[in-house]
Amino acid sequence: MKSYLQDQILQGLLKPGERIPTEKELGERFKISRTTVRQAIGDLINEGLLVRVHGKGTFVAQPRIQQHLGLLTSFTQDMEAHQRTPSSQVLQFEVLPAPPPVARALQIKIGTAVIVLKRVRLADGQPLALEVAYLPEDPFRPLLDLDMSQRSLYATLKTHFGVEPQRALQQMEAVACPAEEARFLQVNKGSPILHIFRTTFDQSGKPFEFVESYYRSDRFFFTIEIWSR
Ligand code: 16G
Repeated sequence: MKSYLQDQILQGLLKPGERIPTEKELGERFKISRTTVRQAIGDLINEGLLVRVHGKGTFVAQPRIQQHLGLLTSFTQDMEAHQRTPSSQVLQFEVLPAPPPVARALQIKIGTAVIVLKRVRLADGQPLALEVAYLPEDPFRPLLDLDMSQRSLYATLKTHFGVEPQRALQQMEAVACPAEEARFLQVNKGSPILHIFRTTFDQSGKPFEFVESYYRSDRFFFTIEIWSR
């Protein structure tokens, strides 16, 4: 039964968002116990092929976005590589004094003016990530006149300021999704989520952004190539 469902999903016969038969129906169809059915479904959930929605049933999962960690890309580039249409919901876009961790990352004094850009990042209208980017107000203040809901930050920095990401330092940890972030990302509070910090440096080696993000772990899959010493 497990390989039957796997094949149906991988061959596209069961489509993303489609509900699979109930445990009872599967048990009867394959003449196996409910325990065996439950175990198989649990395995497929862990493999990311199925998702369980409380009170509604078990559904075929949306295929995840593959992200290569060795490549410095923007959210827009990642979505376009997967033929998804990116957009953003701007939640906050203002100038504030830099708190200590932001100042440290951007190599500026605590309290220096920084632009705070908080966005829900969507693909085909579905929320995938929540990002809070901090950039020094000087020289990026003109950004505040732009509508950031339909444009790429990296593309804008390149066209308007000639600033291009050359290298980034990224840290990731798994956390239980806090309540506010869960609401924006439309996931259950406490569900597993990736908490990511990125400091990005330009062509001259200067840090131009510090970003704290929450990435939906049910929508992303990360790949990195590693080498022996
Ligand atoms: C990615 C970066 C983020 C950057 C954004 C720019 C991670 C964890 N973060 O989401 O640091 O600000 O891309 O995206 O990958 P944009 O150019 O589409 O606005």
